[in-house]
Amino acid sequence: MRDFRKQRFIVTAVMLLILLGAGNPRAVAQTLKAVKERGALNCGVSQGLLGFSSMDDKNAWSGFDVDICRAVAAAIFGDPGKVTFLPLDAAARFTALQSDKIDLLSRNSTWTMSRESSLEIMFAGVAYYDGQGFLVRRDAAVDTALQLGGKTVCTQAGTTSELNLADYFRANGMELKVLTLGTSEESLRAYDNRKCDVLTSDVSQLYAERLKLVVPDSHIILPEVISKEPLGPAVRQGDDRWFNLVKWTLYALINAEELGVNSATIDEALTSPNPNIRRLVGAEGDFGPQLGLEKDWAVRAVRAVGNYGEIYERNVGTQSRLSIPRGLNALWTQGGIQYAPPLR
Ligand SMILES: N[C@@H](CCC(=O)N[C@@H](CS)C(=O)NCC(=O)O)C(=O)O
Repeated sequence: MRDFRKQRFIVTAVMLLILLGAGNPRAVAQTLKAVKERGALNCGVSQGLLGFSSMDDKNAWSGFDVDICRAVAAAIFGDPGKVTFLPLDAAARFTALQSDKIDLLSRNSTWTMSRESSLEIMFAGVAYYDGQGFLVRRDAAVDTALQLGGKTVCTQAGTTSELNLADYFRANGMELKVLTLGTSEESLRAYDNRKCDVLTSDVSQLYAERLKLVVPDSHIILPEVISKEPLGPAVRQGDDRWFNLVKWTLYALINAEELGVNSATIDEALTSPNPNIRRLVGAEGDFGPQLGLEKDWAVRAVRAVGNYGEIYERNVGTQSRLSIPRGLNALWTQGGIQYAPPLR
């Protein structure tokens, strides 16, 4: 009898464990396997943000966030073209990740605590250190954000910008009139049509949006940066291997810049005697296979999109129309705070 009860207890416990496992597909999620079987990475990007993710008239995507998707695809497939881009507005981006519509979100999204603690997502690193700012008409004769009391400010729903804006005005005892729009296009149109006096968003986005105005030079970005906006790629919680793959692809790009390895020197790098470069290119160690990839995973990524500095300069830096100074996004060895843990 006692044996029977023991047996029944074990059977019930095993059944419970199976049920719990089945009820929580995240626990057994294997994103890399699904991506490989599909033959392409599903990457969520913004709907049209110059420098970060935008589509040209030949339907080709380009931008900083787009290149992060391509780097991950190249690391997996050896082919940066194996990406399906899904343009998402601010409100839809996290549900797209939660509902498996995308494998990776690379869409000017700020890493915050509440997004990780309540949305079942996690950020794999900081690809771009940003902060929130204000765009105003030059002829408004405003030169500091402290003069914005009583003005109407356009902002976008579902973004960190909304709360930062309210906080800043409250902290400085200024009256705030907000106009909240659904997409960045609507926000810009409202600003352009003078429905609001001010446009607020991450500074990098203000640079991008200003270029879409008829006379960009008639608009200025005020000097105040009112928040921290660490932007980075995000994945679903529950698949640590996939999280690692995305995180280390980003870090490989940053480490490549630090080691002087770029898309032009990548072939030389293959025979470098420098131990750090040898590990990066897969001549030493098993870093790729440990991620479920080939030994030359990082070589594939750098060959496809360049190192972090090349991605930055081409899309948003000196070689782009945006011309945003590297600032905080310079490497830690160059006066910035971009710092990747060692690949070893
Ligand atoms: N980094 C902020 C703001 C992100 C955001 O979506 N900003 C808008 C304001 S311009 C945007 O990029 N929209 C682009 C789009 O809708 O495609 C966040 O994560 O909430």
